[in-house]
Amino acid sequence: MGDYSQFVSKISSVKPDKGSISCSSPSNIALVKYWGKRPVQLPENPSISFTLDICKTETTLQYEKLENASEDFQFELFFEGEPKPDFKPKIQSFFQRISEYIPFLKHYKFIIDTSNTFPHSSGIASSASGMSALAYCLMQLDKQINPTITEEEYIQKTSFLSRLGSGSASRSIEGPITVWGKHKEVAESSDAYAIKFPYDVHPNFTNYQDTILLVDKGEKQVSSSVGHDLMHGHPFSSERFKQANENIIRLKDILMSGDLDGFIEVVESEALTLHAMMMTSLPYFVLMKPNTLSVINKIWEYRKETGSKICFTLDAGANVHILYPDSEKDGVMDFIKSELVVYCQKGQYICDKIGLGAKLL
Ligand code: 2P0
Repeated sequence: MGDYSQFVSKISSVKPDKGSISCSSPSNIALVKYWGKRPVQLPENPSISFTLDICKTETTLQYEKLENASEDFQFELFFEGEPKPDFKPKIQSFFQRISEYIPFLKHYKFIIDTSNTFPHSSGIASSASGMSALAYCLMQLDKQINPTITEEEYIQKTSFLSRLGSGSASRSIEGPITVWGKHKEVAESSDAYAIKFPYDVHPNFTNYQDTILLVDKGEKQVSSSVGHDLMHGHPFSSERFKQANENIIRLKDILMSGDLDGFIEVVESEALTLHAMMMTSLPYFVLMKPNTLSVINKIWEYRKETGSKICFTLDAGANVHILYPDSEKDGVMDFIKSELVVYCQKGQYICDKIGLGAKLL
């Protein structure tokens, strides 16, 4: 379980009466994937991701101090301006998990107002951006109550709390590249929170582009939490966790040296391995759609014909993230418009790129 007592806020008698905090936090796309966890929200292997820039959640947290601390958490939730009772249980269990570290939660009534910049149910992971945005707002209040917290402790604790909401959310607080999960060759890495990739990144990866093709916007048949669970007792799990650890070392070297061919190999292999784990679990399931495979084949053809360094990765869904250097932007956009848009639902895609993480609005 680990001792995380450093993240327990001291109860302070000074509490602001009421106010409001707004922040934005982005989604992120894993290059080495997190798939498999143990209690509580700890990863079976380290992961590394690009923080995104455009796809994000904007959250406003209104808080009002109660006369007396209440028995339950008191909060109302609005999504894109409408009450959203469906999301309440997830927030309730998030509050439960973090109350040990944020003891003032029951001293306030909250109104949480949240919206995403990406299309509703686009299949883009909203738990990463949503949970990290809420954690970021709560930490702003924590900072007002406990002003002695240092900037470094503040960032770490925000990622720590985000992780307790959703594992991948821990990687959205900072950017452009973050690592979550302990690895002996990544200095200061931890299972409890994500850190900024602690080495110099080669300029080849500056402003790296991610165009997300919305291949299928339907509800997933299998949630990520069920998918993570299916890694327990999975016939290939221990080899998979070992491979992810090796891929972290490979990717660390690649990011430092600028080896774009190495990048393509690790990133595409990780994406296909993630889906291979889903296809070989019991029960087995397939989240890719025929158009996902058509896009992958087109990308391979384009790379062969042009020598481009474009590659793809996948999240737990059918959408395809197309990653490429900034210098190839014009050519790749022409290719996407002429060859790939036909595979997108309603022709929709999102032009994103790597970004810097959560911020106050
Ligand atoms: C990742 N995914 O590394 C992997 C790859 C999806 C595919 O983390 O149960 O929403 O909230 O910790 O973070 C999605 O799972 O799962 C995910 P929980 P999460 O980005």
